[in-house]
Amino acid sequence: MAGDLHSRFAASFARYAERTLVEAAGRAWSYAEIEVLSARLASRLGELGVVPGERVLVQTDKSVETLLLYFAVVRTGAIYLPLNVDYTEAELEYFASDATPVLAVCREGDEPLFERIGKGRVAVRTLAALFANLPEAQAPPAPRQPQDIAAILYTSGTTGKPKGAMLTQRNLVANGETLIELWRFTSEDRLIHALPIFHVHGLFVAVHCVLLSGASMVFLEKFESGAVIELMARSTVLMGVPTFYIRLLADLRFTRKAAANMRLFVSGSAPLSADIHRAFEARCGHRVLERYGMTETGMLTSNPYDGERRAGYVGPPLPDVELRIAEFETGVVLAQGEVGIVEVRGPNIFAGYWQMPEKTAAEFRPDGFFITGDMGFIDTDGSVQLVGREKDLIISGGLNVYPAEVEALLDDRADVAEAAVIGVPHPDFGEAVVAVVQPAGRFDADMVREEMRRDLAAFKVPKRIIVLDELPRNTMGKIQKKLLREQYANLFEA
Ligand code: MLC
Ligand code: AMP
Repeated sequence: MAGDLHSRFAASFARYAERTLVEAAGRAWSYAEIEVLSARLASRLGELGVVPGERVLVQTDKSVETLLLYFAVVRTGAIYLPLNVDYTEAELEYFASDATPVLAVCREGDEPLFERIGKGRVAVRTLAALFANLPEAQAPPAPRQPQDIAAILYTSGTTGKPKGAMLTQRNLVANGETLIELWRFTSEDRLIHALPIFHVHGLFVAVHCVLLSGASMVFLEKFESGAVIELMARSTVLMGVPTFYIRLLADLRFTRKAAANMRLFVSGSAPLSADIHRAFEARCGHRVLERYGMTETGMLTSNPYDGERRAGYVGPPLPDVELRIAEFETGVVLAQGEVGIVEVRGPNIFAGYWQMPEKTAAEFRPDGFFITGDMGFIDTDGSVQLVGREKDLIISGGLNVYPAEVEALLDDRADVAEAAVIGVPHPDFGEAVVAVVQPAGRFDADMVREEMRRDLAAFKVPKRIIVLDELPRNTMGKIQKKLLREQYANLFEA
């Protein structure tokens, strides 16, 4: 089988031509229709200078048109660069200047913003403008090699600016093919697609599993438990973050009967608590299949389809992934059962960070293993348990927030002497962002949150700001975050 994404997509477009690929807002699109529309859209992209290797930056709402744009970009051989719709101008400016796209596709009304941050060097279009009078001609697919970059997805870091993870054609094909086999996807499947399509989870894991297996999916603009439960009667698979499962359990309409037609519930992007895992099975009779992945790596481990899906475990590594546990500082590989940093190697591991060779080198061992920053151990049965993170990262509702970024914004303010940003348990989001602030003079927490909203995506803005006269420090003067986490552990008690 060819090693590039478009060839794999094309094989499915041909084989499942008359079948439905996607349904949204009461309309269905067949594989053949999607192929033709994306090929015509690729012609339009060609008119705008989109050629192999160039970046196309995309900040649009979830829709079939956005999906078509992804397929069209893949067809042109250009690099797809999707962005969270929640990002603010300050955040977008960085992505645009770092990635230097030839084209930015944005929402209606955002054209002036993108013109501004593109500094006149970027073509700016809305989806409506791209699709207006679509050329009849279907652009020929650009030949691509397995090592060519197909997408760049930005991830933040403990220090410094966000890094663009470069995912190759081979990365995406390999992971997709592994997953359809492991999770037994067939053309009889129908996936409830309620995730955003600007992350690895909703875009690559969900869409590729469907497309490579000839299955179909229903696009929901966002997760809403009622709509998801209603769709279960004529669907077979749901993929979600733990918050989806927490919200389903909170909805009394979610019953064994409601889930009777479903064959698989997959959870990932954040830890699914063992309690939720058990409560879910008790409610509907299905054991959630938890898997573990990262933007840089795609999926790494998965609980088995057959066999025990262990609560609190993310399962053994995927068949083509090598996974080991090492000592963080030295890289010395640890014995089975010992807790250390998770390191991985395989065809799904990214090609590095866009224009950051030093940062890339720092995150790989000399023998090619990528250092994930997650802490865990391997159990006697080969299953991995994650026990924490070496990186100072909060995962809220499946979205990553790096405290350093939020702290920097607070520390810059005249009314803040110093701030510590921590993650605390939250009944809905798993973890919630909380800021503990030592003010400098008059301080109005509500106003500060409102002002932060201008520079930060909503999910990064602290759900609560706690004011202390003095932040707890150790003898070296370093803020004791661990102490703060313990102190505020019950802040959002359900
Ligand atoms: C929204 N808000 C969040 C939030 N999502 N706050 C914290 N954490 C989140 N995840 C904000 C909203 O903007 C709003 O702010 C307020 O919180 C209440 O929002 P809501 O209506 O409850 O949120 P909702 O729109 O229902 O979204 C919640 C969610 C969504 C969990 C459904 O965040 C989601 O779909 N998350 C999935 C993210 C994902 O796909 N992750 C995969 C990354 S890939 P305000 O200010 O307006 O009140 C990856 C690799 C891997 O990690 O392994 O998969
Ligand atoms: P991202 O940068 O958004 O790709 O987030 C990747 C991080 O999400 C990983 O490094 C893990 O810390 C976390 N993650 C993903 N899946 C799981 C899971 N099943 N359990 C615990 N953490 C997870």
